[in-house]
Amino acid sequence: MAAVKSYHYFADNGWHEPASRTWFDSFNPTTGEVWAYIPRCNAEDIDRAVQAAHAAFDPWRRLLPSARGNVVRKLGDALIDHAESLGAIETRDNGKKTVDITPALKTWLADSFYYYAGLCDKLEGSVIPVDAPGILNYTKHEPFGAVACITAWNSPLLVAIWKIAPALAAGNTVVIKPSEHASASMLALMEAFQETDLPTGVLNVVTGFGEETGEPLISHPLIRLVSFTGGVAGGSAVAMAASRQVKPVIMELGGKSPQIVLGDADLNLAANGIATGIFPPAGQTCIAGSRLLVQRELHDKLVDIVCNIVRPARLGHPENADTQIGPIANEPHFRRILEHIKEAKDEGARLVLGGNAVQPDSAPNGWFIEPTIFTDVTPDMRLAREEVFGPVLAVVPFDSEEDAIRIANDSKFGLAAGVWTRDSARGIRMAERIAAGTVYINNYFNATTQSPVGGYKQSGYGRENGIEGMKAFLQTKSVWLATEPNQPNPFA
Ligand code: TXE
Repeated sequence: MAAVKSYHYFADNGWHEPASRTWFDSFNPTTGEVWAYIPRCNAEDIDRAVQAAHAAFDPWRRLLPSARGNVVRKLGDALIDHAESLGAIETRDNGKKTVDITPALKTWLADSFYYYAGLCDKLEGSVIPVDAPGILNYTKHEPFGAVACITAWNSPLLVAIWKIAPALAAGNTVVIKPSEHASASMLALMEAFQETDLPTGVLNVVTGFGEETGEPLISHPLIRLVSFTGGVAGGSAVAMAASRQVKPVIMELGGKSPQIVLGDADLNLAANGIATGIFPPAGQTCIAGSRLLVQRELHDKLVDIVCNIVRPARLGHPENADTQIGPIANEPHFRRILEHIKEAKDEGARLVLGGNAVQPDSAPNGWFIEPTIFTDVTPDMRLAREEVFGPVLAVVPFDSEEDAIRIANDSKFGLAAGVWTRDSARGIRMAERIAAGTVYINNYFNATTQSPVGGYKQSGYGRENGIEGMKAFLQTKSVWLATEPNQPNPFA
């Protein structure tokens, strides 16, 4: 076994031991072994990081917009230069397949920095024709200050980059706290960024647990905004902590996204989309299409096709190029998914595929779960209502378009949905009525930097990606300038 790597946290352009002098274990989900020690940061470390971000704010926001853009652009270059080593860490720490993560870092995640770098000098305010004589009124977009980003474990770098690229481009400085289950890649990203022109204090990383590290970060009086990705329970605790000082919050939470297959759908296409929408990342993605709603007369045929597509999927070591599904990212989550499967059986759902933990030859000690499909799921079962965040698909039949909309919207979540139909107008009609932040028609899982993502209902609020993703990190100032004497004596 290789030596266990011990990390320091990053603040004020330096690496520090945690004030607590304690570290916690980070596990490799493919081997079940501890491979890294992560600093357990407390309020003292957080204060160091936040003070650094606060001190860095004024010079950073005052950089000429194109100069700030140049710094942000170089973060994209650094990401590309270090994609192999960063990808290797995400594989080791989180079980991401190397064949997916390394190219993703080089392309669309680097693009995130390039896209927002390009926007630095393009978000214009406006001149408003106000009903006030002798006044020039204009608006401008301004950054908030030092902002906190708190992220989840499922796609550590992706979730982080979706926040830090727009936050920095908008002129904010950042303290980020990655998930306690997957902190190493964010620390390694800072090592890569140290080779760029990023000024001292503009980006800082503290590590640790939610209540111990996350809450004091949110509650630090110099933090002006919080951007969060994670579960509903964590999100709601974060929103409550932020509300005590009236801090704005951006929330990216979970989902129970429906894939609706209408009677006129191309079944093979739909089956590919359904399999793609959940199984390759073992369901560990917020937009996983985990509810398959299918027109009743197509039910058996479609379930057969999906099972036939998914059955041969190769589970295995995420470093191997021929692996199609990697491990579950951490042991507590692995156990939670198995609980969900047991509970679905107890509730009376019918298991038609998978359902077991497995030990692939290439990774016999890892946390793997077979792609799992349940039919005979009724909309009231927990399996149809709660997010599993694992490779478990619940199939629910429906009888009419109306019925499909009703079941799709009967959820506390509203993150994404898929509609499969040969009739585009019908697809658009459905999209109008589905309560979700993203609707895919005859495709699923596409996401690029240009288009906003985010939730309805308990899937969250605020948007990431696109121009909206940067506006979320900006506040509007309205300036009133008198162009002629305009202030009479009120008591004359
Ligand atoms: O999320 P948590 P986890 C969902 C999915 C998963 C569940 C739990 O259902 O099973 O969330 O995942 C920090 N104050 N998603 O455990 O617990 C915590 O330390 C401050 C959906 O990752 O919400 C971590 O950094 N911080 C999601 C972050 O919040 C707190 C992706 C997320 O932790 C805190 C991943 C507190 N009180 C999981 N409590 C998506 N939408 O993509 C927790 N944290």
